[in-house]
Amino acid sequence: MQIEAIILREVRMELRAPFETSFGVTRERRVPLIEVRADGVSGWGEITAPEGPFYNYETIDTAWHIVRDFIAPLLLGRKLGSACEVPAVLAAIRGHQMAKAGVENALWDVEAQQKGLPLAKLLGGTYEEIVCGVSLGLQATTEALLSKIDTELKAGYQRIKIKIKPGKDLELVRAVREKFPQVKLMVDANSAYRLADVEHLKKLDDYYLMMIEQPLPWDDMHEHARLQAQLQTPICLDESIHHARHALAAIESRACQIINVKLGRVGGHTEARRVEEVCRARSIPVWCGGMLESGVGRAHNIAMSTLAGFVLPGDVSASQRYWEEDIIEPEVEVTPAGTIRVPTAPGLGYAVRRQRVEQLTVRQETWRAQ
Ligand code: OSB
Ligand code: MG
Repeated sequence: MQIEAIILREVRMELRAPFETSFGVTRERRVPLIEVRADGVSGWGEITAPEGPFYNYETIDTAWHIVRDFIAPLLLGRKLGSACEVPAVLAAIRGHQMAKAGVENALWDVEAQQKGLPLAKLLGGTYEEIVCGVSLGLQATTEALLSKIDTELKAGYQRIKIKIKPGKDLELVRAVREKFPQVKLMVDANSAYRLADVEHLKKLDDYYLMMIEQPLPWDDMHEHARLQAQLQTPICLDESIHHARHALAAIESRACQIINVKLGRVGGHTEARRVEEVCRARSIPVWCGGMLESGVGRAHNIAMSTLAGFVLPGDVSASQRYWEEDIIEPEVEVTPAGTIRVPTAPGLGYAVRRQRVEQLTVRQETWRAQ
């Protein structure tokens, strides 16, 4: 494939409900969408960098800068045999995985369309349906949280993840367990605790949680290993894992027992497959995390979740949980059994609604091969 043009758009999409984590509240998403044209085919990717540098260091604007000044010049006009060659081309750029992932994933969409294959198949995925859970933000009251959980379970979702932070943890978990003793339940702290909180965190062991996600600092694996040695509840790493070597280090140092894979955080499908491979070879379960994606990012998440190592329900759920109207057709829907049927059409398997994208676009830049 010869890369002819890269188009970067920022679309604004209002969430149906604010999403609160230990690092802040998101009401509206500014979504950077990548369209790559190669051999006359358009492929789509989403840059999952958030509005501010609070989840990782990337933001929408750092990603814009990295795509414009470094990624586009390296890729434009270049001929690639496959999208899996992109990481090698971009290797000189340190970090900025989310910016790289948006562009690389768009090329995977191009390649899948050219080969007439659904993206999931091109990636080597095998599942025809993926299992889904939901991630619930911090709520104003415990009653509000319990009622949301009730709604999601009635919709079929197979596991519930709740956000916690100091002062909003044990009572929440206790209340959820009391009302829903059987539900597959996990908590995500988004790095809100310190190793000194170990005695407090040990109390979570009474509630048979599936896992606690990223309790300690985003860049500290050693302390997670120290914590895991004292906790019965499995630790799952999210923020700390940026590539397959991190996954290996985390497993070998026993910093976690489960890994959350996010395409943006690890730099795209090629590296996500490596993470999955490292984990599967060592019997470490993985699941697909979410970054409040639009339909484009969601479609990529669905394709990735079909790899064999994705054995736990992911944070990939229906478009309607996030948006009044998504930018893809059909929207992502979840079956009453809490699964998503993997599309079988070539490429992403969902069509990007260009008109809708245009209506929502607030800025756009195009770079062309000379
Ligand atoms: O830690 O998994 C996280 C959203 C934004 C940033 C970080 C996280 C999340 C979520 C939401 O948990 C997952 C989703 O529903 O997309
Ligand atoms: Mg997380």
